[in-house]
Amino acid sequence: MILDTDMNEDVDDAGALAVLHALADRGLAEILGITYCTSARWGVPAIKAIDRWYGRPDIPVGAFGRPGFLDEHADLSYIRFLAEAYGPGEDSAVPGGPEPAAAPARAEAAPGNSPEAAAAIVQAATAPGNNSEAASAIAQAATAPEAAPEAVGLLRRLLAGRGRADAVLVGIGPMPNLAALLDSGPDAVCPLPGADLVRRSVRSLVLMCGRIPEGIEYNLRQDPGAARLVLTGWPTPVVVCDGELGGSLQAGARFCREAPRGNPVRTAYLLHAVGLDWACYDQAAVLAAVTGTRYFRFSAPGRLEVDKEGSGRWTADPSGNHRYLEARFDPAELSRLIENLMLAPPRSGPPAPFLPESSDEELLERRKAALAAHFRSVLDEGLEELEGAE
Ligand SMILES: [Ca+2]
Repeated sequence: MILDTDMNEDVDDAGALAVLHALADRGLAEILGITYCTSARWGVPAIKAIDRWYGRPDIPVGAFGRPGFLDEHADLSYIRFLAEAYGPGEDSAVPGGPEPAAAPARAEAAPGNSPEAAAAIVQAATAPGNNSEAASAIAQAATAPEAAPEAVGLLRRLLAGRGRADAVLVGIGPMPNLAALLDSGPDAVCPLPGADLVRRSVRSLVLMCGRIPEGIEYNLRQDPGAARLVLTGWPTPVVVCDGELGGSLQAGARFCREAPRGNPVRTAYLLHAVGLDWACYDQAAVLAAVTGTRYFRFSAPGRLEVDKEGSGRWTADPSGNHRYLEARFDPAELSRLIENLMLAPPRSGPPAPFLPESSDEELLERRKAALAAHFRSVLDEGLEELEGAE
């Protein structure tokens, strides 16, 4: 399995990664690698925190290759607090080296914890060009210890190592990485162009996207060009897990009550969904990618077509290479299954020590303060504009 995720604006990506690890713990999947498909600097360290929790710190994680894609509000997202709370460095700690959590601790200690300080963090973190100590400490904490490989290069490397078409790709975000993979040319790693490499090494692509039979959906809308390229050009079977299906499944409340403190996925759900149930779009796609028809039915073949605005439309077509998923079970039962998988403790046992430096309450307060500072500044800007207009 290779997972391409946009973990940032919604929390189901964190839940989906938990489900993938739980299925791998049951011997049902091998996680070859993970690629990240937004420019948010906190995405890769947040993914790595979850991988470490599940005892798989060595899974390669590829970073998005260009700036400015869907990172506008990343400093307010749970991924930033996850990256900061769980630190980047436990696994790279060397005997006699610096304390693993030193960098994030410094980043937080400097600005403190008041709303003004939270605003300073946001300001520092949103101005990558500025040289303030806080900004560089935050950036360092989030990107250390070593720079992540670039996503498309990592995808090519992972696929080039396959002897046959047995890899399953799961896309649970917008599709710029998958489009770039298809579009990629021969390189030092593999003489095949992207589409041929995919045909040779990939069994199927499972995508969380679209609405059946038609409609606008987030992952299509954020990069319609990439989605069109992938949906028209992907040379293997494509399975579509649409927004209606994922939206009918809910998990998170019981998970937050029963998962242990220190589980970064629980921290993610607390911060993003404040302990409430949340839609399981991405978990559904991962579950289907690993278990096939056990919990889902595949539709007759057809094609999901995407227009320039990111609206999709399903057309039945016996020669199409797309199928969409339908649940074989009651949504409440599938939701329970997904939440049970999210709750399954790591087979390796939780790594110790793994508790975040801050309590749940402190993390929640810090995120609330950052959100409040953001909305205050939006409001102030609006007021200034109004005054200027008078
Ligand atoms: Ca997603």
